[in-house]
Amino acid sequence: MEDGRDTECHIKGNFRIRGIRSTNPVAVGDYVEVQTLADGTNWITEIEDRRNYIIRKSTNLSKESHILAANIDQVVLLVTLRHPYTNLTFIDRFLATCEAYRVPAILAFNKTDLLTEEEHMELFLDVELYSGIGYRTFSISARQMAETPADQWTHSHAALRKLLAGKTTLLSGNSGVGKSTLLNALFGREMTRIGEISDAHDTGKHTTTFSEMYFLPDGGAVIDTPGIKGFGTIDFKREEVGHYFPEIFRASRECRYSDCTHTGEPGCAVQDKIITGDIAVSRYESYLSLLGDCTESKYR
Ligand SMILES: Nc1nc2c(ncn2[C@@H]2O[C@H](COP(=O)(O)OP(=O)(O)OP(=O)(O)O)[C@@H](O)[C@H]2O)c(=O)[nH]1
Ligand SMILES: [Mg+2]
Ligand SMILES: [Zn+2]
Repeated sequence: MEDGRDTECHIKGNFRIRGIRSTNPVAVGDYVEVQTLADGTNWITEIEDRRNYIIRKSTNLSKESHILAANIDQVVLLVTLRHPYTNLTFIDRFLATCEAYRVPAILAFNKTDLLTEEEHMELFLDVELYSGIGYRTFSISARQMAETPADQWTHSHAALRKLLAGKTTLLSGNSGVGKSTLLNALFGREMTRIGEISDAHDTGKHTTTFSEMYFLPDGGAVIDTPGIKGFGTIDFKREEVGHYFPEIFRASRECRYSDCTHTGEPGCAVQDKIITGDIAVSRYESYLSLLGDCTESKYR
């Protein structure tokens, strides 16, 4: 509520928003108008226009989409090289989706305390790769953060906390990468709604089962989302996929054909840059995987 109170609201079953077929008409971060009836129940009567939103397409055939969050300033994608391993294609598809929604994305590699020397090298290369493209990246350990007083935090830990202040951030990433742990380590009891995490499967693990917004001590909020497995992307247009890979987009200006898809056309600057190592093969493969989705949907 405007006065900062929490309130339980109902929504009519047939509530639909123009043009979006989603399983959740109201998403975390939405501004809504609420009417209180004589019996004291609250009903959502209006959802204000969203500044932006991020959609996840469900992986089943219903093709329904789920709005992860609305009205956000930035997304922090939390990933891990170990326990669990986040694959690069997942990262790239996620980043491309953020590009499509024009929401700045930040990458944070968590659980660095678990990494072997070899894995530290891999981390170094990944950080080089993504910061080279232009993404802000952080190497962190939520565990170390929790075990150290804030004034002794590493530069990365302090910088991440600073980055979140005053903004609305969507925190996303595979299940188990440490999103909830990180939020606790960063803000602990200073957050206003910590701890409302339901335990769906009763496995003793505190897995987040629904998105929830936490208000930060110095302004701003972080939306903790349930871990996502696959990341069904929005329906990209084939010719637009390249726009959402910043380094591919930059290179494509030098391609001979303006409608080059970088899949074997002559005079393709993207393919040249793959050969010289200026564009990573992993990124190109992710690009192809998104392009493949487009071709597929045409024949479905
Ligand atoms: N070693 C180590 N373990 C961590 C770190 N961060 C989180 N963990 C552990 O990883 C496990 C999963 O952490 P959660 O915070 O529940 O992960 P989550 O991303 O919120 O998971 P979901 O809610 O299922 O999406 C817990 O056992 C944490 O203690 C870290 O930096 N280092
Ligand atoms: Mg969680
Ligand atoms: Zn090309």
